[in-house]
Amino acid sequence: MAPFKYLFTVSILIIFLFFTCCQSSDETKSSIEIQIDNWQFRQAGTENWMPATVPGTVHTDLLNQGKIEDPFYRINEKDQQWIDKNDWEYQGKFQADADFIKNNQIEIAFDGLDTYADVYVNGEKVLSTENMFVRYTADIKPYINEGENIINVYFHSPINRGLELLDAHGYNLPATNDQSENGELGDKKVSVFTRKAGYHYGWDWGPRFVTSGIWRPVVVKGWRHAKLRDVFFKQIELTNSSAKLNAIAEVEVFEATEGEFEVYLQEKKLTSVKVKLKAGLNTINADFEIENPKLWWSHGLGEAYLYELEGKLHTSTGSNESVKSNVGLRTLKLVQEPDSIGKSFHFELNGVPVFAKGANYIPNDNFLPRVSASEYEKVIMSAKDANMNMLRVWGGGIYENKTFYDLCDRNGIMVWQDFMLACSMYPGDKAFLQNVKLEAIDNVKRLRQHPSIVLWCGNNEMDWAWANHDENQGWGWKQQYNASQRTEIWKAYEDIFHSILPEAVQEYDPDRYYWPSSPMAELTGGPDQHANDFTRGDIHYWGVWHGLEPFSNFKKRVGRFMSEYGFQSFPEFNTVKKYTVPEDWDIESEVMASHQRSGIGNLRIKEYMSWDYQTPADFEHFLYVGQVLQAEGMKAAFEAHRRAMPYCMGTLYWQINDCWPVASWSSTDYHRNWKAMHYFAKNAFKEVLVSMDLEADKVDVFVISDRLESFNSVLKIQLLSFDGQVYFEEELPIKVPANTSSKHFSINLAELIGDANPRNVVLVASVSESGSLLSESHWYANKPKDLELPKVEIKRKVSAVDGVVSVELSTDNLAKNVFLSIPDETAHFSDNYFDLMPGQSKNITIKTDKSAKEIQNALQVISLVDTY
Ligand code: BMA
Repeated sequence: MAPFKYLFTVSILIIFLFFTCCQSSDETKSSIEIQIDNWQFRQAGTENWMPATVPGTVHTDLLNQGKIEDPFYRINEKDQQWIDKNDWEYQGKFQADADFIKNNQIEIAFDGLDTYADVYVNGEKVLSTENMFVRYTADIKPYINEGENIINVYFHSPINRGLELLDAHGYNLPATNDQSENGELGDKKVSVFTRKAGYHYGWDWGPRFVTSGIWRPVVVKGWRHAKLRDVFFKQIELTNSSAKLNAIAEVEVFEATEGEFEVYLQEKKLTSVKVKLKAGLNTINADFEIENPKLWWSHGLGEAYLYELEGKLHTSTGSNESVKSNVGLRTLKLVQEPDSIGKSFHFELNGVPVFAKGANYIPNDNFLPRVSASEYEKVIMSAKDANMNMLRVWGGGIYENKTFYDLCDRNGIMVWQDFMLACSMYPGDKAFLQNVKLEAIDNVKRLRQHPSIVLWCGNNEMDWAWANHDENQGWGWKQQYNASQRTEIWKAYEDIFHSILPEAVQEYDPDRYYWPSSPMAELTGGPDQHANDFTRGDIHYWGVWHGLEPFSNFKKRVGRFMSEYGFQSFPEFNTVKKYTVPEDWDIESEVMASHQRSGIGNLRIKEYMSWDYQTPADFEHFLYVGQVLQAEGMKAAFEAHRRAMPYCMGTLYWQINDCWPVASWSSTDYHRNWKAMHYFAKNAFKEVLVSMDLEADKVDVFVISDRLESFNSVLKIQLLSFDGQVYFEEELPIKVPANTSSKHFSINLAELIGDANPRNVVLVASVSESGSLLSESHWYANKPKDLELPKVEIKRKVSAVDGVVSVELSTDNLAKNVFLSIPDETAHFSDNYFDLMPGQSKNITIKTDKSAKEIQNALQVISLVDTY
């Protein structure tokens, strides 16, 4: 090392030491945090400690130590069911210097413990936990020493605890997705007794890994006199000229003192209040105003503007504390007004009715702590890039990390937030209810500052499945119980969803709407409460898929807000190769079947495929056709829902992501690759969409616009043969009305097709504004399997400009669902699975680490005609 570099390093070190020593000295007396490190773990009852990662899980620590194989590879899941039936111990250490232990208050703060944990500090038990979703803090001042301190966390098996609780309860509760048999528990469904992510016990797209671990960060905190526990910047009133807010600060002080609380917008002080603080917990209120506020808008409607606000506290005892938050200013209503059809159900943001376009969201991994910030970013940016403005955080997963909501705040993605209860009925004993209450309060307080959250929803599908008020509705759950059990189960439901959760929202986040269950018609206490009526409330429509109804039923079964519907596909071949070996390449093989958790999954895919497509020649082509099938089916839904605007004001498909590599309803796979459906969603969710529909004997052409103003454009309609002959052409100047759907053209099908061969024509509709194309759509008069698709030669020219690789594709004849891929490589294409029109050329950019030359050699381009 050069001498001056050495000097520089030493001086940095001195400055650093000076800074840290001042931080903890008597002069500033603010709170400080110490990290716990040297984590190790072992199976309880064994001797040897092994290095551990915190935050982490037992499973991933075993994997890192080479004690188990990759849980997601082939059928390794089956051999790893012993892990959740054992207890595990973690141990970490931290150093406390003489100054630190002088703090009046020293505590250990866990952001998340999964789940039944006893925490010891230097051998003394300080905490026992039973809820993965709750933040826990314990006073450890009496037990810590100067020098080394040892933290032990003992995790009781969630399965053994679950079995004890089930025993005490006396009978099983409905828990449709709990894969107790895969967990070697027979029919014992223990998931509902533990406040832990439901999908850990298996789901119809997820494996069973019932994890344990310190799954979110943990720190040791010390403070002398005062601690700012929470600051909530609550919006009181919002007009064009002013935003009135109230900062609500929770301050804990060790001894009575005086102080000053201030609110800053970056460097600018907005308010300050003098406060007298008593020993213990205090609440401070400070009103302030932001003039000419910039509003927070959802993606597509405007900027998702955030104000960086800071609450600062100074006390006469010398404490300086501060909390920063990004605050979005917006008004939000869930409008449910009676109308001629039933009752509306839509979100109104800043006075504007917003059509919600998006998807349901599940956790990104079975092993949550390994989901990095960049993985979160990939998922949220995939939503934004597909023109979405809403995600539903579904109730069988987790209340997400701050990173998730920060990304949604910044990118204008509204969040429909479920409480974490799904597809089951839960116990109603006092301890359970109290636990749920703590969880609700903790999470509402943790998340309420995020402008992206637009709704708190009690649960997923429980009101619908139990259907208490109508004997003939529901999933047959209630009929499995005797009268007193039924009363007991429904009472637990009402306690949680009609009292505890709405009361928590009312108390801590009163401006946000609470909706008891998704789906639900209306809270009436009668048979019309449950979601079977498409004219009110939100709808989960599973007639397509579960009910084997054709895709064309998507347009017949449209509700006011479609919060779930979907269709499965397998992940792309590159992803499949990562969890299989060649002998597994058959969807019925043991390995592929274990990465397909829906009992009817393969049957449904094959059945629907046989209706519309020729049988693919091999496994690889089957995967591709399966993705096209899913994409085309879902396109029918996306467009039907948008065409039905403003009757229907939301479409959230099931589901945007996966938690492991699997066949599922997802539009992006575990490795965040876009499936065909995600590209189709991007097209269908454009701000302006042209959509064609055959009704009776007419083809109708609709234009749907989310713009808040009407605009002039040109609608062009062409009927082409697959080799590019033009049979029909019309160009119409149209005025597209604001924020609605409207029909602009209609033509009798027989008249349109005339003498042309209906198996050899495509109808192309496009909308352009001042010469630039806004949306284009293709419509065929026959199912893909009945089309006379020509064998095509797709020409390609790969080039790179300023490091951006792109390929130009062209063809003389129509190429249907052109699919670009690079075997064994991760690459993202700006478009894929599209129909390339005869004579058209299309430029696709490729996100890749490879050079243009390498791409030229490796790029694989096929279309539907190549699959049979
Ligand atoms: C809905 C969801 C999930 C499930 C999906 C597919 O009911 O709420 O529970 O994974 O359908 O069956």
